Amino acid sequence: MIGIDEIETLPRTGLESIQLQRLQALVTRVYASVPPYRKKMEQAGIKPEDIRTLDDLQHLPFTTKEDLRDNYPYGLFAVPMEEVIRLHASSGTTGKPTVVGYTMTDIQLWSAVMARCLAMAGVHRGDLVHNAYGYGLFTGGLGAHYGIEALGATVIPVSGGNSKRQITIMRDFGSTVLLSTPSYALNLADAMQDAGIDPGDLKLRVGIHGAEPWSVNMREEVERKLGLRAVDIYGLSEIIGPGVAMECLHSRQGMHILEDNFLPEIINPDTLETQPLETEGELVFTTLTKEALPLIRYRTKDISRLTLEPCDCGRSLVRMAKVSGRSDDMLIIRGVNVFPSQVEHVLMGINGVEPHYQIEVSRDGSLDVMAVLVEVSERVFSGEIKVLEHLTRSIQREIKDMLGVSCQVRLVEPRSIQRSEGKAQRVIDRRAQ
Ligand code: DLL
Repeated sequence: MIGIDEIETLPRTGLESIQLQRLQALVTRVYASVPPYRKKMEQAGIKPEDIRTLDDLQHLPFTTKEDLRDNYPYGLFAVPMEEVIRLHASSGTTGKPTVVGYTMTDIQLWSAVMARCLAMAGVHRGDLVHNAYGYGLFTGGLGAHYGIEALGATVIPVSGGNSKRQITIMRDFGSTVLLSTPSYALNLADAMQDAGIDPGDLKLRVGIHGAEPWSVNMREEVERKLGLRAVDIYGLSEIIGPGVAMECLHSRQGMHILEDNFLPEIINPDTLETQPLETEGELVFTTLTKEALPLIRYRTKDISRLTLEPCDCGRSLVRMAKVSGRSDDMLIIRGVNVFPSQVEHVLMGINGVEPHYQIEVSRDGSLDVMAVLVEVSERVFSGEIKVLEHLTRSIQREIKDMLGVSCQVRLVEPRSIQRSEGKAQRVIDRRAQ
């Protein structure tokens, strides 16, 4: 059984010296073997030997999704293709997918970091882990799968979809741990209700949910409806997939970043300057140990904050706050910046509202119009019109107070907003159409 890995409790100086050695080796390797990186570094006037301290990281150029697109599909790979034993891809919303590759050592590393993440959530040998992340090009399914096996727990490779069957499997096989996106977890909760199954009929103990932003209130919903303790897991294909950072069961206040492999920074996305701890900004990662696709200062677009506040679990790893949104998710409505997570926060605080919503943005002449579609509970929906009208007005008012922008609110029937098997689509922006 994997407990706390020794490296996770090292004093900071010990960890930082490992990080520096790995960073120096990475920069040397990338400079020698990835022409686009060498070019970028030459343009920035920096050589591998200039990296003498961890602070020198700041002199290195950033990598963006556009760099991966410009070098599509394999241009940033640092090893010959014969050494690549697996490819995954993330689709993104526009253009070509981003292709990521792994050597055998990378797959072992990925399994090891994912196993460490599972251990943080108290998963152990003997657990039956129901893996409902999608298997395929998405990194969620297979990434988690190999980590579960490396930990020595039993993996049930269900993938996403067919919720009814998933519930039967959970009940009959005695699943103790559920892995899925938070929105799919809610979908499974609906299916359970339909099948007349109570959380008490299942053996679920822990839910490990990530791949999309979810609020603390949504966590409470998932826990209540599925009868488990839910923790957050973070990762992205470019950096490895799931397994970059994970909440432990102790504090559930932010996710421990596996910093011995993924070196984090927070930058101001406008000035690109590195920000001190506790400041919100864009998360940037450097992969310290990956072979096939090492990335230097990869801009994730995810908004978070880093802290070194001690955690009760004893890990000395830096923690990242729950992702509050992506900088490219931000909607600008009549000049006001709006993150879908802010809307979710308001909705989840209101009684009678279900955790299923969608934001539709359109244009009326030159004016942006934001409509929020909100599912209400069966009880509210079949109740009096007066109650529905009151609810509509209070949601409108709370959104206006919180975001400073007025919106239309449309209460919709229970189960009428399309459910996802993976990441939920929260925003439909029709302005460009
Ligand atoms: O979503 C990897 C993953 C799979 C993570 C399963 C966790 C569980 P991508 O498809 O490349 O990879 O999407 C990465 O998803 O940049 C974030 O915007 C978002 N994301 C991932 N985890 C979280 C999380 C996988 N815990 C993108 N909270 C990232 C909020 C998350 N957003």
